[in-house]
Amino acid sequence: MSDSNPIDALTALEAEALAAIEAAEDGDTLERVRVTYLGRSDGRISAILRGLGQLDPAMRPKVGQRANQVKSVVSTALEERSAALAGPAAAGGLDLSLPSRPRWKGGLHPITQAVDEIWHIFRDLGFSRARGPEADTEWYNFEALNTPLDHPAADEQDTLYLVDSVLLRSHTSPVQMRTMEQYDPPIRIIAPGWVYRRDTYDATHTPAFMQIEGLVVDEGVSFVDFKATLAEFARRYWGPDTQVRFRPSFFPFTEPSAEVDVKRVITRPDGSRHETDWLEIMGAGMVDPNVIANAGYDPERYTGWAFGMGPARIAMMKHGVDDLRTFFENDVRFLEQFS
Ligand code: 2NL
Repeated sequence: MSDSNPIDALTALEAEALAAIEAAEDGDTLERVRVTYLGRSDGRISAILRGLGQLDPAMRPKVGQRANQVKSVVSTALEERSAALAGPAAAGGLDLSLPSRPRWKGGLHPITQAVDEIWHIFRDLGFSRARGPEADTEWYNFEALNTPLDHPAADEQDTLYLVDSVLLRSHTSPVQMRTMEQYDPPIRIIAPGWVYRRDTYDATHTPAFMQIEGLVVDEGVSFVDFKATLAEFARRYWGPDTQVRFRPSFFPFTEPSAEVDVKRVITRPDGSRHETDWLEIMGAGMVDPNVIANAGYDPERYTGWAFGMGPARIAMMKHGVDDLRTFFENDVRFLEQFS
């Protein structure tokens, strides 16, 4: 400090400290600047405050006041520079303290979710999962299933043929036929998989779609087992208040045949409840004795029941989707709603 004018000396010290603070580019340099000026033992501003006692008593209050002011200005500048070095400027304009945008990690497709839920319910009821080829013969896809080749379903208008008598399966029933050939009863299987039909792509059809079929064959299997098991499935899937209805129908491979409808009870967010209309969920029936015989089983000894359903349709019902195509266009904004 200049002996002649300690006030001027403080002002010079203040300017010097502020310049050093501004020039500091990192925390370590800034800390050295702090120690140089404000360090407790030999900081240059601290030294002036400590040396006030040696001054002419007339000057002490003014110099003391100015020294405290410089200390405070320098402290504030140090804090501000420290915050600036830790903040956005330090990361090249990026604020690393901002939380990141949530990232979608992906999820199971809504149709896959429906297949899994449906199959898991049947698994809990004692069924196994069966698989088979997607390309199969006319025998396994049609004839073994009591469907003559002159039936409209076997027509080239409806079925995708690969080569003579080899086609893309139009339902998963060939999987059940092959399983029956390989195993003796009791049979309790679920066969989910892709199936192919010559359909035009629209709001309710795609030429490739998922199907889930189920098959039970054993001694003494009755229409009561059929109705009770499918009603139990419907209540596990849609809730215990679900009503189930069996409507007479026709399939070449079952006799009698039925379409199964459910009437669901929906609880709205406000707690109020309302019933839906009857909605068809599957086709089903008692396995035709001809099919039992084609599997190599004795139709006098064994009876069975079977069903087929479309998980995409079930997923549309469940989520209120009105156009099947949205499931296949893979728009992430649509798909991410299901995970
Ligand atoms: C429907 C109808 C159905 C079957 C599939 C079946 C399989 C064997 C024997 C007898 Cl191995 N039946 N499957 C039975 C009735 C209906 O599907 O509307 N599917 C979407």
